[in-house]
Amino acid sequence: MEVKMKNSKELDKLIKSLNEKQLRYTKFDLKNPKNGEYMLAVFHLVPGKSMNMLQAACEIAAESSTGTNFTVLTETDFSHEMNARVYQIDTKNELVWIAYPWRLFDRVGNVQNILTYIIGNVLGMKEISALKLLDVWFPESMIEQYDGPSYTLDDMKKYLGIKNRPVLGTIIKPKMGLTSAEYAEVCYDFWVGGGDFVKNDEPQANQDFCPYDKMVKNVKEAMDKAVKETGKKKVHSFNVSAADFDTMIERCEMIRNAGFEKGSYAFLIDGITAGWMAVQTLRRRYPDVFIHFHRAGHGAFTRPENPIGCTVLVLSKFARLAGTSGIHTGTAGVGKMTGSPEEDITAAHEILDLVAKGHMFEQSWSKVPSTDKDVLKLVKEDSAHKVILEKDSWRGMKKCAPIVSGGLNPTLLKPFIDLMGNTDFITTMGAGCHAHPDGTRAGAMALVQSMEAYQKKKSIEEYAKTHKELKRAIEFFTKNKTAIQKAESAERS
Ligand code: CAP
Ligand code: MG
Ligand code: MG
Repeated sequence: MEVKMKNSKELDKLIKSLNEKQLRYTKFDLKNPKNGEYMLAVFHLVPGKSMNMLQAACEIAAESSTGTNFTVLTETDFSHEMNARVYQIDTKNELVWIAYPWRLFDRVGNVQNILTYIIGNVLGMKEISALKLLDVWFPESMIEQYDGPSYTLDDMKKYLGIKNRPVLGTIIKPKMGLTSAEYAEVCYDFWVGGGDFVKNDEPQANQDFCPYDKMVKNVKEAMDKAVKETGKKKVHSFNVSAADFDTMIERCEMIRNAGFEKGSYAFLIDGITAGWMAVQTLRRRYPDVFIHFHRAGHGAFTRPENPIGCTVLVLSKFARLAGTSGIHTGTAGVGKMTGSPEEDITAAHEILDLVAKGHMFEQSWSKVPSTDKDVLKLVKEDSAHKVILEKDSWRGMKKCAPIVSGGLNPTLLKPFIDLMGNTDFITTMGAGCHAHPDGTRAGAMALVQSMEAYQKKKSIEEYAKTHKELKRAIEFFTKNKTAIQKAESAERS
């Protein structure tokens, strides 16, 4: 949706209100913002008391590129070239479009650097009372500079021998407090129940009651046992977040030297609290490992009711640019966390496809200049990237997988798939598995059965007639709704 300012009289009046410095951060005559020189950003912006919307937008453009609150005598013609420019404004919807010369950014494909500009100081400025980064657009020439994902969901599904269904996962619960042996027991129960993928929870680290080296060793034993008994491959996503990079790498190396088969482990990183440098370090050091971005803390930026921050879509697009293999994108309101289809499903499709519609922009993740019509046509046709990536992987940025978690249980899998429209994701159900009245193994079986019901186009109620674990899950999760679920169903009725 690119809304042009209807009333140019109002725009003229706003432009007349600008001081000389603010004027230098506008470019309303920018003919083609998508000319390859600019990263584009759209913000929802409500000015503070002291300014009108365009004045505030220019202050934001200044502080998020080359400027500060005064013109400084050290500015040069070239530094002005690097100014971000307000190029479109929609006062009715409180939207501003800002073009960033992407040569502003650190040349080594550094995502942290971009975010320091566009959702850094500006979120704390007095000139705004609301500032939310809704969407960003990267030109193909810029995409070339960034790593993008290396080991993807396609590689994981190939390793697991999975086709046309999500990767079925869990998070070990209780979130914390199990010894390493107890932790591994729960992994084993989930895997022999038919589950594919187990992740550490986001705070799992080297707690004295569950030392990291013992946890790794015990998980390996549990995995070997489960693989032997089921004849199926399994994956464990280890949280490698740590106090410093050396310790993070030490944990990665400990896992890699514990005898795990390539593809049977992923590295989980608390991307918000551990930071983007950790995410990109993992991507660059371990291109053959699934890099799993847990987004604990993102709510401070992305909750719909927060006037200041960025959207789930923006967070997810930068995760793909940074080379994340999969990031939590939310359950579109089906689970326990806030979120909506508009937000979570848009983000999920954006990081999966080669050409995807965001909130404001259509993003092509192909690195081919948009003048190369035949390839772009191919890109549009081939959203599953088969042709492009197998032949010329440089031509497109690989997919980043939505990881869908947070309050899901076997009765909510189909409702989520119906919203998502495909099964190209990983789902991880914690309580949804371990709260099952007959325990973890039954919880895993119920999850597998709910997937089988979906594949057989049967309702879970129908399928539960011949699958007792699913039957017990339906009874339990429909009867024992959480307070939130009760409130939500009351709202709906
Ligand atoms: C889910 C979870 C995940 C959240 C993250 C938790 O547990 O392990 O961290 O899902 O939310 O700690 O709550 P349950 P999101 O399955 O028991 O809810 O995926 O939205 O980032
Ligand atoms: Mg500064
Ligand atoms: Mg968790």
